[in-house]
Amino acid sequence: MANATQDFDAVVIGAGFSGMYMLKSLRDKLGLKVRVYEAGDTVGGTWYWNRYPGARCDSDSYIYCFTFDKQLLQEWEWSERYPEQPEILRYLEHVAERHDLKRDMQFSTRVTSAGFDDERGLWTVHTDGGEAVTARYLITAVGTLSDTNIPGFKGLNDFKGKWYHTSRFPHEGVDFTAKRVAVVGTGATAVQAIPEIAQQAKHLTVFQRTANYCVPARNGKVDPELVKARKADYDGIVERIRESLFGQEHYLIPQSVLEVTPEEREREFDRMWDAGGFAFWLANYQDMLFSQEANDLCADYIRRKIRSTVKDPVAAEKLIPKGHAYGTKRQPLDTNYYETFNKDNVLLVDAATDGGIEAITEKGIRAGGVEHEFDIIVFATGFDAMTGAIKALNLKGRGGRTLDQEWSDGPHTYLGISVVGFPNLFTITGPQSPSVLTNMPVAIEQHVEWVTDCIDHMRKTGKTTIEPIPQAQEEWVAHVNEVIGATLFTSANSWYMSANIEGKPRAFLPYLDPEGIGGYRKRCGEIAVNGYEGFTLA
Ligand code: NA7
Repeated sequence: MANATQDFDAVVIGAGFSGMYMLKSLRDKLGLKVRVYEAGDTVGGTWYWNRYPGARCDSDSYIYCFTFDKQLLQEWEWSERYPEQPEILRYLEHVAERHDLKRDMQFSTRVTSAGFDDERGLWTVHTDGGEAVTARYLITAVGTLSDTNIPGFKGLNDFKGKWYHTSRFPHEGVDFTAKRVAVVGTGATAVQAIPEIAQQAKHLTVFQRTANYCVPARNGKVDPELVKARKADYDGIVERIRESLFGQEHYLIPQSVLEVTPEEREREFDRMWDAGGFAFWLANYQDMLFSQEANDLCADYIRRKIRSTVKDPVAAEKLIPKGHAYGTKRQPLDTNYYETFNKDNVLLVDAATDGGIEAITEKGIRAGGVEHEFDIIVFATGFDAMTGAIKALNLKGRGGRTLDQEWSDGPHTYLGISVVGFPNLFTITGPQSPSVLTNMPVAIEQHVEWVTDCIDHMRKTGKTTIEPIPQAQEEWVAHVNEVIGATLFTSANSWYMSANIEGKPRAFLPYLDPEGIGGYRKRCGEIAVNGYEGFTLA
C-alpha cells in the first residue's frame, strides 16, 4: 500500500478503455491505492473527444468491449453492428458506474509533467491544477490516436468562419444546414464524416491529399439469432480473439492469391466485399501485404469498385489511390462514401491534380491558385499517432533524461510497454506494441493484465523497480523493424510510418507480431515466466 512517503501506489494517466481497466485491475485485484488523472470531464478517452458526425467504431461491437466482465458481456445490448460514439460513451459510463471507478478518478485535470526521483524510486506527477503527487508506478493510458494534428496552414487565424478538428468537436454538435463546408483530409475519420456532412450542408468541398482504398462497412442491425448465438459462445469468442492475429474473428486465407484462378479470386474478393468491415483487409489472401504482385490484384478490385460507383470519371480517377499498396494505410470503412461524390453539392479537390492547400484565407481555402469560400472548415487531419500523446507528458527518467530526447529519432521501447531509463513506467498500447494493428480492447486488456501481474510479482518478491536493459530494448526495436521491413507497410506515407506529420522521424510505430496479438501475448507471458527476461528488477 501507499505509505507516508508516497501519495499513491500508482498514477494512471487517462480514463479511456485503458485507464479504466488499469484502475479496476490494480485497485480491485491487487488492492493498490491508485489515482487516475483525466483531461476530459468524464471517462471515455477517444470516445469522449471524437464527436464528429458519423463517428463510430470500425470493429464489430460484440468484440469492441471489455471481456473481463463476463456478466456485462451477457447483459449489454449493442444497437448495431458497429457502435456509434454516443453508444460507446454510454457503455463506458456504465462500466465506470458498475465498477465504481470514478471515486479514484480526477477529471478536468491534465498531467503536465512527471519525473522519476532516483533516490526515492518514485515518480512525481505534476498537473495543470498545480498538484504534485508521488507514486511508485506511472502508467500512461493516453490512447494511441489522441494528440490532435492541426497542420500549420498559413493564415488559419485569418479565417472569419468557424473551424473545427474532428477530434475536438463541440459537445453540442455543429449545424451544417445551409452552410458552405470544407473537409480537409480523407482518412478513416473523414470517410465517416463526409457522407453525413454532405447530407446537411448546402455545399461540401473535400480536400484530398492522398486517396484511400475504402471498403464498405455494411453497418446495420444484427440478426437477433446471431446475437443470441454469440452470447452463448462468448467464452469461445474471447479465447479466439485473444489468440488471434488482429484481435478479431478474421483469419487470413492460408494461400497465395497468385495461386488461385481469376474466377476463384474474384469469388473470394466478392465474398469479402459483401461481408463488409475489415474482412477485405484482415481476412484476405496471406501474401496481400507482402507481395506487390499479390497486392496489385486486391488494389485493382477496389479500383474497379470505385470506377463503377463514382459516375463522373474525372472524380473517380481522383479517388483512385496511387502510389501506395492496398492495406498499408489504416483501412477506412465507408457508408456511402464514394456515392457521396455523385451528389451535386459535393466537390473533390485533389492535391495531385488540382493543387494542394496553399493557405487558409479570410474567406476560405486557397488551393492550386483557386480560392474556395467557406462558412465552416472541418479538419479531419488525424493525430500525432502513438508517440505524440506520450511525449506531451514531459516525462523525465533517471538522471533527468527526457523521453522527448530518448525518442528524438523515433520510439525506443522494450515490448512497447517499457523504456530504458524510465523505471516503473508502463505505456499501455505504447509504440512498438501491437496496439492499433488489433481490435484495441484486446490489446489493452493484454497489456493491463500483464502490468498487473508484473506489479503483483514485484510486490511479492520485494522488488521496487523494474526497467528494461538496453540490449533487450535495442533488440526489440531491431525486431520490430525487421518484421515490418519484410512487408509493404514501409512503402506508404502513413501515420503508421510517422509520415503524416512534417518533420516527424520516419519510423514504424506499432508492432506487427508475425503471430498476431496471440503471439505477442504468449511472448510477453514467457518473458514473465522466465523471471522478466530483458528487465532489471531491483
Ligand atoms: P488520418 O488517417 O491520419 O487521416 C488524416 C487525413 O488528413 C489524411 O487524409 C491526410 O492525408 C490528411 N492530412 C493530414 N495533414 C494534411 C495536410 N497538411 N494537408 C492536407 N491533408 C492533410 O486520421 P483520421 O482521423 O482519419 O484517422 C485516424 C485514426 O482514427 C484511424 O486510422 C482510425 O484508427 C481511427 P495523407 O493521407 O496523410 O496524405
